[in-house]
Amino acid sequence: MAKLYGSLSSRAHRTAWMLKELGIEFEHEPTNFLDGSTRSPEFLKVNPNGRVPAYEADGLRLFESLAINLYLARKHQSPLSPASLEEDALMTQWTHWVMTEIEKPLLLASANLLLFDEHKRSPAEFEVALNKLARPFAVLEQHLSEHKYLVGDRFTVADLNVSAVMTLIRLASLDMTAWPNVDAWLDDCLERPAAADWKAIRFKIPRPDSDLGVLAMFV
Ligand SMILES: N[C@@H](CCC(=O)N[C@@H](CS)C(=O)NCC(=O)O)C(=O)O
Repeated sequence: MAKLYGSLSSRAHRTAWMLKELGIEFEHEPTNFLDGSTRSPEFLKVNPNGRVPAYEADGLRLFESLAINLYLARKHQSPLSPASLEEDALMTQWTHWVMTEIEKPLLLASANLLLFDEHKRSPAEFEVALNKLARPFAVLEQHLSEHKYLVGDRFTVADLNVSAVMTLIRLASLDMTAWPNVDAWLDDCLERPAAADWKAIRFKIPRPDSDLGVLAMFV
């Protein structure tokens, strides 16, 4: 049976979402860095980076959440899968785009919003991150003003990968009024039943007395 390593409060929720969309049964190992299990010799054999998620099936071991999702889309035919080489290229494009244009500044912006200790927040860092996000957000806004989804007018692994990274927008309650199409599309994606795990992360975050909530996103 397929095996997914990683607490669902981590980026492993991205791959759990994909597996659930595809109806693939999997064994779940909630590996996480808080209890040291990402550094155990056994887990380092699965992912020498000591990070989650990692995925194992059919004698193949993979790391990198969004690469695992692309692999699953290609291997298990479904409406989420590429129907042609061109669709495959576009799904890869959007996946690389969210990793390189969005993830890092969004993590920075969100972390700043989620820190309850005001002394640890950096308004300057938040502004820089938001400025970096403005360009890719505008690109997505424009695309979604003409299309319901990213590729092929149906929900695909491209929407899943991009919106899974953007759960941070909801977790940090980032103001999206400047990007209404992105906002509506994000709701559409994140309300899918198979996506439900990310919502559990939200409940771990509000702890006004500490910054542990921010950590919860990464375990
Ligand atoms: N680019 C990787 C990032 C993986 C990653 O950083 N995972 C975090 C949890 S969300 C982790 O395992 N952190 C533990 C550590 O860095 O030791 C992916 O998307 O899979």
